[in-house]
Amino acid sequence: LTQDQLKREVAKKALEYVPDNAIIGVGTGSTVNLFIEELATIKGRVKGAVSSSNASTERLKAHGIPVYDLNTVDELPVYIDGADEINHYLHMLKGGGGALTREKIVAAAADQYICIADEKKYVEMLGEFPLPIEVVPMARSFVARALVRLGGHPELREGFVTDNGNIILDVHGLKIAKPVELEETLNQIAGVVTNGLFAKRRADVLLLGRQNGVDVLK
Ligand code: DER
Repeated sequence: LTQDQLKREVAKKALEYVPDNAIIGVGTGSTVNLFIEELATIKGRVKGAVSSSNASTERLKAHGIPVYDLNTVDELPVYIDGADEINHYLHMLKGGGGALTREKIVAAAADQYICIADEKKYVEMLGEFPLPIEVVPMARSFVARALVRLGGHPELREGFVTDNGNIILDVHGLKIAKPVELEETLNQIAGVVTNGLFAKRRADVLLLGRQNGVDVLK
């Protein structure tokens, strides 16, 4: 199976975690795009979605799925999203798509985070993929210096502005043996809006696309 076929398999499997007539949280990325397509096949029993990015909002609307403002919803039963990396404790490294701030907000508002990923994303240790960090533009250099002191090699994501008007630093060379600790450390740096470690609030279920089928890991 190609990587795309693996993504399609987990996108289909995720439908089993969509409660009837609920408003669900929806993430961002190519795997989620396939999930939105699959969701449209059961739109009759989906009340709507809270989106984590302008990109996903457009796709949801294009597939006839009502999009709700998070402020009008008190809680979400599930949040369906991908990850760039996920370890064996279900800690995730996210932000490859640049939507990490709203992803982290909607994930926090959901009871269950269902991660949909192909097997390439499943790693022993997070950090091979450069860690995205959303930063207020005027703090770029200050935050970059702090990241160098932590042993990282930050690179500006050229020409990219987030939905919130901020920039992203992609941090190479971090060996993330303690994701929760590093997430808390990064949260303390003034100017950091969101870092791509989803470890304090990790996935509750991982649907992992493998050649011999979808593994359900908790
Ligand atoms: O940006 C994100 O966090 C996305 O979830 C991303 O990590 C997954 O994108 P993909 O499904 O295109 O690999």
